[in-house]
Amino acid sequence: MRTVRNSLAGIRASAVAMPVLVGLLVAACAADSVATPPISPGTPGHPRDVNIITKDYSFLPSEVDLVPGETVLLHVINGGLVVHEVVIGDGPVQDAWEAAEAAVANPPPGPTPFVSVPPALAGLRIVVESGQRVDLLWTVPGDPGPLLIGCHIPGHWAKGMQAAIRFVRPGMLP
Ligand SMILES: [Cu+2]
Repeated sequence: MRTVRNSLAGIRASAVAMPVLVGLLVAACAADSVATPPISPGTPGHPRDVNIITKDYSFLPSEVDLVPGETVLLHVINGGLVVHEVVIGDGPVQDAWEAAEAAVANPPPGPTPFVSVPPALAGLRIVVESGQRVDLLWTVPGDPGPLLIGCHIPGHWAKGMQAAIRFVRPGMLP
């Protein structure tokens, strides 16, 4: 920052330099608006905090950056008014949970039906009540295929409760 300011002071008097000045100001503002530092991959001893907020009916952020093989401490926060979940997995995992939860939609009065899918299709699932937060330590696969985030509380996936996972290199800006 100091370098930019000093160079601005030096060229302020020159009208020709105005486009440069504006460009530098825009660049400086853009740099200031980055809220988080470049991604430094989490380790089992120092997991990286990753927040996922569920709303009615979307995820924030809509794209989650992860480094393959890193360990993250997921903080899933339900800021919505109804129960939501975070299912992390590929397409078949999302399909399996969608089918399993649809099968027990609108159950008769009584205990909440237990929902499950075959272990190979389970992925990672975190269910969070309205206003609650659930933390989970998770090691991202080292050689992952495409992964999605979805909520399969009946009707939510169809309402657009889906988010993408973007795999990034260490040091990349989130
Ligand atoms: Cu949901």
